[in-house]
Amino acid sequence: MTLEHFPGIARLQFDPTPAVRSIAQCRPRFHHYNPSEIVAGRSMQDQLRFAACYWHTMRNGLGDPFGAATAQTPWDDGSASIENAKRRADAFFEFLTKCQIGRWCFHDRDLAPEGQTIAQSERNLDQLVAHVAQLQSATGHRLLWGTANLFSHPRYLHGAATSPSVDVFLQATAQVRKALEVTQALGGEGYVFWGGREGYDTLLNTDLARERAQMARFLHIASDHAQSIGFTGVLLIEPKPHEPTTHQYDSDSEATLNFLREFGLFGRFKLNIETNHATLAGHSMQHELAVASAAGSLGSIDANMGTSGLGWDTDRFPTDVMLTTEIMLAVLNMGGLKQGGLNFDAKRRRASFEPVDLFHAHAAGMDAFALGLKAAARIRADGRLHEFVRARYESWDAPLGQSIRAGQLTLAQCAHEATKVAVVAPASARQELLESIVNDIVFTSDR
Ligand code: XUL
Ligand code: CO
Repeated sequence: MTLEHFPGIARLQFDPTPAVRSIAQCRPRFHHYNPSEIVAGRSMQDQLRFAACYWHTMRNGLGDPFGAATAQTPWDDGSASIENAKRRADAFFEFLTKCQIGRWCFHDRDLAPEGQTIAQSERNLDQLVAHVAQLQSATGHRLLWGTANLFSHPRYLHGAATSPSVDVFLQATAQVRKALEVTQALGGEGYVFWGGREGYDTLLNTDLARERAQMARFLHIASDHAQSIGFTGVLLIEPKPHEPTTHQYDSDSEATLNFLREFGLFGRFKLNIETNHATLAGHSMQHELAVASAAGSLGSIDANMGTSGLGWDTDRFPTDVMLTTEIMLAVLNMGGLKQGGLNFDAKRRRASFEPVDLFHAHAAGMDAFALGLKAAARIRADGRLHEFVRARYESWDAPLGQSIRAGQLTLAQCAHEATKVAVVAPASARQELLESIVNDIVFTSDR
């Protein structure tokens, strides 16, 4: 890593002084993210466990269905050579260091070019893995998770594990076996399964029952393999309802947890929840996190956000502080991210094409999460929400409520108890008051 791929950009520092008035003079820095500052008992960097993703940061030229790539990437000659792939990795690790992002995530094919054969693809990947292993030890950055790209190559046009062709299923197993092994070699804390084409475009040509069973078989043998090689990272499934498919089988947290239970996979996988996927599913991020967390299955987070009213996975950087507050509240409530992290699965807008925009974009997301973390910690310290929810269910903690919860009363016995209740007096849920309390805490700093 001798060359400076981002000349003129200094390591970002925490600098809370007010921004200079001229946007042209703004240098990337953190206004709120102060890595060593203790919030809720831990340093911000340990609470937030930021990761940057290789696919958007290094491999997304910012093209869209209507126009060509715009991103300026002077380190990339556009070739599929190993040299170019290594130079890209150098640029990425320089970016991580300058942006103070401790972790990263990748797909096998982001990192190294696919070859003509499985063996050639594996040799290419091995060369890049050796290179990034050196970069990891030189910089101290760690791999949050790895994954296999089972959706870009034309062979996966009908799906990978759910393909109607067993040959395609086999190709996918070869790719996942290798991706799991290199993730382990790089010390990955997790491994993600995102089934980009594991769904259908039309039911006219689809045997849904068969495809779901194939997907379950795939996850069984993949998790068996992870176990057999002694992989200690967490296995994650990333739900998404659609795009590119019309329907993806692991469409949201509830559907995915149900899928895992139906096929005897519950407990082997946790969920990697992505904000924009929640939006596409018609849910809030808060809902997806609450469902995963309630099942003890919230593993990690892909941090981004969508654009309301747009039916696309726009993967914007998460700059909405109410959103980051809700996310961090869910995270603090479950006792921290553990082996998971906040992976910026996010891309700049097509018109933010300069290398410096990569820094501005990540810093904006990191600052929004720093604010969200502090606000979530204040909400917990304030205690009013927690106390309100506790009091709302109080009757269930009295002896009768406890016996019902413990399964000690039949329906007839419950009905008999009902006759003893003189007046049923519902209490107000006070939603608007609670929303106002949250606003007050979030937008009034250090209260
Ligand atoms: C796609 C998506 C993926 C996964 C990894 O919407 O989120 O990038 O995070 O395959
Ligand atoms: Co994602």
